Amino acid sequence: MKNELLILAPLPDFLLQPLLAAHVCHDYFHAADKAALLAQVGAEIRGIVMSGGTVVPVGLLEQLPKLEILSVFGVGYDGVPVDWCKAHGLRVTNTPDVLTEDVADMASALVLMTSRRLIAANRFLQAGGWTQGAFPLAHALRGKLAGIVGLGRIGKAIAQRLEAHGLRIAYHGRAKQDVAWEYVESLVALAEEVDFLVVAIPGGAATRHLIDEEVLAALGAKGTLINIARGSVVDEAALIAALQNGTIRGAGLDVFENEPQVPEALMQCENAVLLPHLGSATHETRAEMARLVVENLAAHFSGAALLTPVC
Ligand code: 8YV
Repeated sequence: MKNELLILAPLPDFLLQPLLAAHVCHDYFHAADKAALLAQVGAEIRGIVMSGGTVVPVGLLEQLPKLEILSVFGVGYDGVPVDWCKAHGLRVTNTPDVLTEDVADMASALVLMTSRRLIAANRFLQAGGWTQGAFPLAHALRGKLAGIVGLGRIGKAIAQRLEAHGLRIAYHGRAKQDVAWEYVESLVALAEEVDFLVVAIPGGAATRHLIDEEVLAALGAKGTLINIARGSVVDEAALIAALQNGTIRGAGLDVFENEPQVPEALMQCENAVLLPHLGSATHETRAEMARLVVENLAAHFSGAALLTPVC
């Protein structure tokens, strides 16, 4: 007998098709009447599939008495109440490692795009500006200092890429690690030192608005903020003010507080490069992420060990 799954996010076909082949899937995300869907199928749901950005409230989980597993199509699981899941014996899986290189590529691309003003230069050329004169000079990367906030798998991959561009690396996190890069215990002190502050820590309550007005002021007029992690880590209102006032030089952002909504005021900032959460958005990586979602569920329902368990 097939197991019943609740789908909490829009999923690509290459993930949905194998899920439909192996399970009975109920599309909660697109359901017009979510309460009616829950009333109809909630009692039989054994698994949930969601994306990295999905938030699943405890109130929803409480309506699924047979729920056993939540499989996240993403490395970030800040939308899952993990402690509650642990306390109720639920398993949680995510998709680590397979997206590390792509997300790190995106961070270094944002460093290049902001420092060399590549998006503005592209607009300049397309608007015919080149025939009228040269594009203004930009800033070099060599010798500059990048501060990585959160030196996990992705943070390390970003540091390696930025070193290849001639930057020096420092980092801040919960603890000093056995690496050659300089550890800075205070986030404000790190922001004061660096030219690029690169956010690579998980989202969630513990890191909400870690990058606030004080950190942005410390980053200062020669500093650029790069965020490929979660929008929640940055106080977006404070960031907009810092970009508008010239408190910081610029920002390169792949993530936002209320995706896919991006504040108009942020879109108007000439000194910001904004991307629609593309970190892991390649055919190759998303295929690997989909495989992990499918195989984790298959492993769970066949009693085998999970491939990438969170808990
Ligand atoms: C994806 C992500 O955008 O891995 C994550 O945590 O945020 C991204 O890779 C998302 O999960 C894909 O749906």
